[in-house]
Amino acid sequence: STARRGLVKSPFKLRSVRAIASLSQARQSWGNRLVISEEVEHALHTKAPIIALESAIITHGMPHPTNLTTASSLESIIRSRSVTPATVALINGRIHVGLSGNQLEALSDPSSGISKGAVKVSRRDLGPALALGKTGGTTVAGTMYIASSLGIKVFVTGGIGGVHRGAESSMDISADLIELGRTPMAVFCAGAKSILDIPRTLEVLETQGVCVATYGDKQEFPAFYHPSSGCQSPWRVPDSDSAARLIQTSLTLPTPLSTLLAVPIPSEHAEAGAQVQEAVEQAVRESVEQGVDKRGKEVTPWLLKRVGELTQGEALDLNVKLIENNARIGSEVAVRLADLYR
Ligand code: PSU
Ligand code: MN
Repeated sequence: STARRGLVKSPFKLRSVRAIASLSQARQSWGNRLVISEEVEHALHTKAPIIALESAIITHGMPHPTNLTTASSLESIIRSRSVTPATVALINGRIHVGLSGNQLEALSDPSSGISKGAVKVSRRDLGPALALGKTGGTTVAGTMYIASSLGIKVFVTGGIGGVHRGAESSMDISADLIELGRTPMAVFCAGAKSILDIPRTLEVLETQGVCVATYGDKQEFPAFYHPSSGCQSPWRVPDSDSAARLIQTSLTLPTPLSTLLAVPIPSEHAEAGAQVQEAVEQAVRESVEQGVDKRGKEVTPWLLKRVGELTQGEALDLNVKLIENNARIGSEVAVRLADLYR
């Protein structure tokens, strides 16, 4: 038929017809468990660029009030580049995509009513947290699962979870890596913290079929606080145009594939970063001595807190700077990517 021929002639049209069908299907499945803000709804409707943001970093990754100032600053950086931020979180048993200022405030303040008992929500926690009416921060894995169901393609965070040191016996491998393998998105991060086993993290990403590309003029995979980890990324993209082309190509393959874009912390922070790395080593040693390394989902928050104590705020300061940098670069790429899809 003509209709069918029309579709065959225009693969992009076919893709957007599919996208609309799957978006309405996703909305139906979520039902009233999902609340989309007006701003995000508008961006979805007009196919404007959107960047998903996680909230476990707010509830479990950073102390108050830096968690709030950082979450707000990320949103303004993204908006100032004509991209819509979509912070994802659970509030009283509902998933919110796009939070109001008041919601961000409440979520970030541990003494506020809703934040008491806020849970860390990874993929496996979604069902129970919704069923039990919980409030919580979504991890990279949890956020990807939710954002991708709405067709959001770009996600900015600070660091992803990875293979923990000693995972050869504990088997503590973050669900973030597995989610990257099955939920197609572009995730911007500053690499992985050296609280993790970075070589094994890269091995698992390869096993999961995730393209890892360092952004900029070096191919080294960054170690969060420091631009170098001693490991190479398999790929490199020099600028936002090539990043957008890589992402778009991977997302439009017959089975869409994820890209992990590793953005090194700007080099002016390398010296401070090297000092923080030493504190990271100490925190990891302590976690093994105290048996914290065997406490599952508590491990990452414990290490983050300990590094914060040991560096008296320096680590936190770098954390804020690198995630803001990721938001700037992620926004540039999101704009180019949206152009490619138009
Ligand atoms: N790394 C950080 N800060 C964080 C996290 C990781 O530097 O806040 C959070 C992210 O939400 C990430 C999660 O998805 O920890 C991974 O936790 P786990 O290792 O338990 O999967
Ligand atoms: Mn874990």
